[in-house]
Amino acid sequence: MTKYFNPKMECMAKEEKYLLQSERLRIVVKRVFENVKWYREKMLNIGVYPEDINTIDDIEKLPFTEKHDLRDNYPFGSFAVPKKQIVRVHASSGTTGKLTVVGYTKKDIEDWAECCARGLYSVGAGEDSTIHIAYGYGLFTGGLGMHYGGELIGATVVPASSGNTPRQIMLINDFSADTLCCTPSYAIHMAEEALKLGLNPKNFPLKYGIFGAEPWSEEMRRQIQELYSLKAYDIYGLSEISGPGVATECEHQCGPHVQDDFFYPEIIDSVTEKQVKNGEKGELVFTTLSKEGMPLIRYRTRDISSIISEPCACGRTSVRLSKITGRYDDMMIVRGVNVFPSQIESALVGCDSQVSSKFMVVLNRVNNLDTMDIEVELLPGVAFDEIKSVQLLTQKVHSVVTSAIGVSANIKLVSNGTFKYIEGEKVKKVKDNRKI
Ligand code: DLL
Repeated sequence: MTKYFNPKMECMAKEEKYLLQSERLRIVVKRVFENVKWYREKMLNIGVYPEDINTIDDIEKLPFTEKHDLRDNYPFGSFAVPKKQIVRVHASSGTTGKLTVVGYTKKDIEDWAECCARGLYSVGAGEDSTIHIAYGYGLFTGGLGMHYGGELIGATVVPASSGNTPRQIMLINDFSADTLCCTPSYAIHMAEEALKLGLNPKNFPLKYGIFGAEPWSEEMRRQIQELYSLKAYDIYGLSEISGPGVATECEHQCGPHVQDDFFYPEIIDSVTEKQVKNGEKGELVFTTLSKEGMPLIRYRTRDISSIISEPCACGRTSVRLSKITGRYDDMMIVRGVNVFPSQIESALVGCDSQVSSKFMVVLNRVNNLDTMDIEVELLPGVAFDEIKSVQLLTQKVHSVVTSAIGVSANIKLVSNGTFKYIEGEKVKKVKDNRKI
């Protein structure tokens, strides 16, 4: 037993959890009402006051928070504490060029580390482990989130970050890592690269793989477990709520356990916005129950999942999530990076007097790595033979677009009129050929 198996919280009786969540909800609602102007206005608009919130069941009275609320209050307008109490910021892509910024107090970082530590411990890692982290470090939460969790359980953490696959392979073996944290598609890619180098990933020292940040299937789990001699676990999270570790699978691999003393999950019907029954699919919504820096109430994740409330063989009583099967919006996840078509569009507007903002994204998975091709239409009247240098123009579009979306893409210019947009129909700007 270590303190990162926290039976008091993780195995708490249902009635006790209900009281704890209710108490924490009352506090967090009061906190946002008093400290976040736009949230207070939202509540006043529908005539709900902190006094109306007594138990966790009252959560349905509260208004939702959406990504655009955060964007509209960019960068720091959603913080519930003075800026000097914010010790860290992370950010993820928003639907436009603006990032969605998240601020953490010292306690928020500690709580987040505790969530990641519980997750790492629940798959089997411990103080004797060496944890190789190949999630990106930086504004993305994957690297630093798992890093703090790994240090908290007392493991040896290797902050490899992303990229340079041969070096990753070398480090895992030379440092005898037993735990690998990265995206599931990167785990497959790394195994295939190792095979090309004449190394069998089955002989790697790895025992536990903690994979997330993008959707993956049970088939991918089987494939990874066959490639390596490890057990593959699902970890879910999003920056707005904290980062990785909002929910992590235990050794039974039957859906990530939500750290529901910190985060309260709901599944709603995305059209009626009403809660659905446990087991039914819908949109996953989270309320942070103890965050100080940027608490969020009923944040609509747009992820599609369901709540599993049946007891788990591990003894934890926390609810679990079924595999995320998709999203309700058009966000793409490319090599773990969130990309919205609207970001590409706004980057193209005004990019050059010869290119339009009409485009088509084609996603493929080649050797288990995502590839992104973006075809961009020229403006009407601009013919290829009039362009001084197609190569230079392509490079210009490439640099504007890739710096806006934060992930590299192949740009191809196409003649005006290539895309048939039919009036009144939802324009399809993404062809996702990846089989996940
Ligand atoms: O991806 C945090 C994270 C890092 C989670 C490392 C797990 C491991 P964002 O960049 O804000 O944060 O992206 C959040 O990624 O709304 C989902 O659509 C997707 N996502 C994250 N984990 C999973 C998962 C991080 N296990 C968005 N399965 C979320 C499916 C996932 N989708």
